[in-house]
Amino acid sequence: MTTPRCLSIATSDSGGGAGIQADIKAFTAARCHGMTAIVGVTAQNTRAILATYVLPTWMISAQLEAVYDDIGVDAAKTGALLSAEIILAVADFLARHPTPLVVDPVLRASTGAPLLDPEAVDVLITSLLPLATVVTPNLAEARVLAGRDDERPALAERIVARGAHAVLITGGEGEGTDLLFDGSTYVEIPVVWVDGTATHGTGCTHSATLAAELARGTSLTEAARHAAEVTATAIAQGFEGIGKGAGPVAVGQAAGASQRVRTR
Ligand code: PXL
Repeated sequence: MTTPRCLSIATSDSGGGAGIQADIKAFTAARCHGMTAIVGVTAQNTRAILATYVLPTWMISAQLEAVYDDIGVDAAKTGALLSAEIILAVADFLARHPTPLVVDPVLRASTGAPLLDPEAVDVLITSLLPLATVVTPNLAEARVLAGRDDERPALAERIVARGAHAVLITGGEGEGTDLLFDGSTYVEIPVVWVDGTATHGTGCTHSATLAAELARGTSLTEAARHAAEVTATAIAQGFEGIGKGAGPVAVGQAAGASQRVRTR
C-alpha cells in the first residue's frame, strides 16, 4: 500500500508540543505523510499562549487547494480553528472535497487560553460537524457541543443528533474509557491511565493518530483503540523536563522518559 496522506488543518504551537507540530509528529509516528493547512500561529511555550496571529482565509483556502490539487488527502483532521470565518472557509472547501474527517473541537488550550471565539461554536456545529466522520471532544467540549450538562451517552446522542456521523468522547474526570457512539452503537474504548505530567499535546496527538488510522482504512473502532494506546504511551514517555509548565507528549519516541503507567 502507498503511504497514507494526512492533512492537519490547525494552528501552530511554537513550543512544539500541541497543534500543527503535534499533528505532524503523530502522522509521522503513524507512518503517514503529514501535510498542513495552517490557520494561525501562536507564540506559545509550555506555560502560556503569549500571542495569536490569525491567517487570512484566502491563505487557508490556498493551502487546501495546493494540497488537494497535487497530492491528495486520505484523511484530514481539524484542530484549533480560531474563528467563525475560518470554520466557514474550511467547511466550504471540505464540502466540495469530501474527505474522511476527524474534527477535534478545540475550544481552549490546556493552559486555559481560548482557541476559538465563543460565538463561533454555533458555526462549528452547523457547518463542520455534518462533515465529520468523527468528532473528538473531551468531556468539557462535549458539554459545549451538546449545549447541556449530562451523562456521556446522552451528550454523545445529542452531538450525533446535531450532525456528526460519530462522536468519541475522550477521558474526562476519572472515566477509564473513551466513549464511541456512531448513532446506533456505543463502544467503550479502554484507556490506560497514565500518571504523567507531560500532557501538552495530548488531544492533538489523539485526533491526529485517529485520522492517520482512518487514512489507512482502519475501522473507526479499531482506530479509536489505537489512538488511545498511542496517546497513553506518548504521555508515559513525555518530556517532563522540557519547559517549566506541562511538558510536551512524546509520540513515537523510543522508550525513555518517565514510565509510570498504571491501569485502572
Ligand atoms: O490541545 C489543543 C491545542 C490545539 N492547538 C494549539 C494549541 C493547543 C493546546 O495548547 O496550543 C495551537
